[in-house]
This record gives sequence, structure tokens and C-alpha cells, in this order.
Amino acid sequence: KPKVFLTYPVSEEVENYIAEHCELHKWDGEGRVPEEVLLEEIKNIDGLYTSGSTTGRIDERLLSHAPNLKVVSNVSVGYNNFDVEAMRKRNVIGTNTPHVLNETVADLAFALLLASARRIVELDKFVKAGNWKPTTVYSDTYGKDVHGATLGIIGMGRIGEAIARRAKFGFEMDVLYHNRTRKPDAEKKYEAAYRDLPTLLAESDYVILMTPLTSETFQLIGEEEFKVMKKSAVFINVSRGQTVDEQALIRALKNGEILAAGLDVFEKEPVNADNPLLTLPNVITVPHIGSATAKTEEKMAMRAAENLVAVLTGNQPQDPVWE
Ligand code: 8YV
Repeated sequence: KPKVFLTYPVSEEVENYIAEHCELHKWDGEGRVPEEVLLEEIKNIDGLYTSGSTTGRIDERLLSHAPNLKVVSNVSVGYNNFDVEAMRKRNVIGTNTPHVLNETVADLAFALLLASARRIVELDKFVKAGNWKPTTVYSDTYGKDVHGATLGIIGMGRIGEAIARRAKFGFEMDVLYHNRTRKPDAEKKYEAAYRDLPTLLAESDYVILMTPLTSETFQLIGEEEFKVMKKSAVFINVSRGQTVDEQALIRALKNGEILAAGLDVFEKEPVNADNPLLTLPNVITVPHIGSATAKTEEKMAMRAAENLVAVLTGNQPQDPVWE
């Protein structure tokens, strides 16, 4: 049987499925696999089951220790942990888990948007701290309307579309989008209007960043981009931390160039405790939980298992990240 290394815990069902076809090696510790363990395991395995956060980058340095490796199966849709060129050169197939997480990630984007707009986190703390008094000035609790506002979506892929659907039909928002290619379907279904990036930023009340991290989108949003946004704009990032220049975001929030931000992702994860984003009152954060519901994570885990097994049993995986 081909040998595989599982770098984080999966359900019994997923594990049994893999074990039917493969000899299973598991990392039983918590969090990231220590480098010495990974380098030892990778010497003998045919397949690696991972997500960027448990093994780090799949690059030439790692691959040079992995003479038998045929497939790296990511339990995530993002595959910025793959050095695609290095993997291709060594004929290692990379797979991801698209589709099954679209709605869950779109839900989180909206959760951050609504919570930022209506100051849910700040006002929750206010009530629980006993600060709601008969003398409380009601206007001090005012937020921003979501319904009917203009939403700019940067990255109109599958998840971008799920966000657009919520915006259009749930909140009657005007949807703008920016994408590498035009999306006639989305334009029709959600009346989404294409804009170049500066125009989208200038016209939007809410901006949701939902692009994959690539060399083209690295720090796509920086100082200049925040400057053209409305001072009343709310910025949401559910893509990858490195699609934003984090220092520029901090300055924009401090200087009132934008109103608020809701962040699922950070330049460095886990985020450093002294990162100013954690103390700014107009920022809400969650620990990269875009797809983190039990149901969706199980679907992702099974899909990644199917991809892994497909390659190792000589079949076509359903989600190769390149052809
Ligand atoms: C993953 C994600 O769960 O799928 C992605 O790209 O960002 C998340 O949904 C996370 O990367 C851990 O694997």
C-alpha cells in the first residue's frame, strides 16, 4: 500500500477511508508538525495530507527530502503553501478542496461585515461591562446600514459569487466587483457591475477582499488603495493576510482613512500578541475561521482524502490545482 502522512486529526470516517487504500502515518501532536518530524516522515511517504498551517511551504527544500512523494493534498481551497513550480518540476501533484466551503466562507464574510457595521463586538463588551446606564446617549451606539449600501467584492470566484448572492438578495445591496476576468454570469445574476480596482474602492461602502494569494495579489491593497476608499468604508479580509499591506491597514485605521475592518486573516498567523490590529477599537478579528464549521470541515477533509487516494491508486483526482 502507498504510504501517507496525515498532518492533523481527521474523523474516523475520513481516516478509515484513507486507511482502506493507504498505509497511514499520523502526526498526533498539536498544531504545526515539527520540522525534524516532517523531514523524517517525508523521506518515505507517497502522499502528504496537509493544510498550509500544519506543514508550511511545500518547496524545493522539503521536496528534495521526498523521493517517493506523488501528491500533496491540501485540506483548503487556498494553495499558496504550494511552490507550484518546484512541485511540477518533481512531478508532485497538488490538490485542494474547492466548492464545499463556498457558502460557509461567504457566511463568515457577512458575519464580519454585519458585526463591523453595527459594532456588535464593541457594544457586547459595553453591555457586559455594565456600562449601559439610564444616562447612556443612544446616538453613541449608532452604526452603519448594510441593506441598500454598495458592496465591492475583490475576487469574484466561487466564494465571491456566494457573497454577491447574499448581498443582492439578502440585503438588497448594489454589488460592484473587481476580478482578473469579467464574470458575465455574476453580472447577470446579481447585477454585479465590473469596476477597475481604484473605482471599486472609491465607490464602495463595504469592501470584501476574497482573492487567492498569488504573486499578483501580494499586498494588492496598500497605502494608495486605502487612501482612495471612503472614510466611512468598512474593509473585510477573508482571503489571506498577505494580500494586504498590514502596516498600511494599521495606518489607515488609525488615521481615519477608513472606518473599520473585520479580519479573518493576518500577515503572520497565529497573529502576534503585540500586533496593533488587536488593540484598535475599530477592528474585529477572528482566528482564520472562514471554513470552520464542523460540517464544512468534514466535507473538506473527505474531499482531500478522496484526492489523495485517487492519485495514489492511479486515478484522476477531482481537484488538481494545475492540469
Ligand atoms: C482552511 C482556508 O480551513 O480553504 C482555505 O483556503 O483558508 C481555510 O478555509 C485553512 O486554510 C486551514 O486549512
